[in-house]
Amino acid sequence: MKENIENLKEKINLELKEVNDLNDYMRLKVEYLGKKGKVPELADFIKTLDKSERKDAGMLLNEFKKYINNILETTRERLEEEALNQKLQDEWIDITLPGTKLNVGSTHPLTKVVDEIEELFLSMGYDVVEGPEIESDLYNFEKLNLAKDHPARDMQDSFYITAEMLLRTQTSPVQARTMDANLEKGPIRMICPGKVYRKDDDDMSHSHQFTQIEGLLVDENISVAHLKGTLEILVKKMFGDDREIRFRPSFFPFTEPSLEVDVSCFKCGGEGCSICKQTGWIEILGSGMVHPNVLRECGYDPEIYSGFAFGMGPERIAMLKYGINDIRHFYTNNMNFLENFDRQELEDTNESK
Ligand code: 2NM
Repeated sequence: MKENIENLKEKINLELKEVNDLNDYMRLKVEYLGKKGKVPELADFIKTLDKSERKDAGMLLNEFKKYINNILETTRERLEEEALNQKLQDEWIDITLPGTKLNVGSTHPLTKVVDEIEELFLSMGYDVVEGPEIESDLYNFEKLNLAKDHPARDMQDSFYITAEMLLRTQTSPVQARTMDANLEKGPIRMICPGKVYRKDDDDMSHSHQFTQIEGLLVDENISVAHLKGTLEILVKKMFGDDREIRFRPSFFPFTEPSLEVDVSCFKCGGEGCSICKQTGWIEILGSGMVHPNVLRECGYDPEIYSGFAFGMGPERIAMLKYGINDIRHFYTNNMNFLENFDRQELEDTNESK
């Protein structure tokens, strides 16, 4: 028995040296400790021995069982360590290598200006309304008091698609639609941002497609004072709390009176500089009291209701605010320009801290 066990020890030692994976390991474990393995076999054998021999043989077998458990455990640890080392070697990375630069997007300067204006008017209870870019003659011109013979309706200036349909030349048709669709004919506070189209040759300051934000407020007893107060809030938000506004008489078909709005120069404060062309003032907005014909065309009684409206070009505002000298920069998606712009704004923010 003793000799037998010593032989088995030697055998399993040799066999375990050859074990290289968990399968081999399990096979050996079963071969020795499994139900029909060598250890139960020996236990059966002990049962056939003389009573006097059984005790010693049992102790030997117990000791053998412990021995096997021990070396199996050692082998298991060796396998796990080998597997870990292999994994570490396979998945080795050089943490000293420089990282790959990720391209992080940034908000387009035009979007920033539009967002800022939307946020301001939303805070004053206005709705932001969008409408179709392909418009009918009726809403783009007729309802806005531009008669059939009005020079602005010239085929030369607009992108006509059919005799009746064109790419909108302004966002005010959205306001005409909103007034028209408001069946209660009650008060309205809205701004409409969006793309507009004019048959212009593109250059530094012209683009055949650009952005407009127009605003409209309709209610009873609305006067130029409301217009002035509202636009003052707007220019202070966009150009700084110290800004003043001034009105100059102007003409738009859809407003009467019509008023051009200047803001005191945010660069020189009114002294005169290159930005304000030595005048101290910068032209920034068109505005006026909604023409009675427009109100009437859109179903509002001009005897009861009055309103003010205004329009501005976010491109021009962004160009002034951020010193951009060519309107075409907004549309060419030149990453260099957009990234530089982002950096410039960061610097501006830091300066103002
Ligand atoms: C401007 C200037 C003045 C304007 C008028 C209207 C409407 F539809 F309510 F009559 N919307 N926008 C308006 C008035 C736009 O842009 C320079």
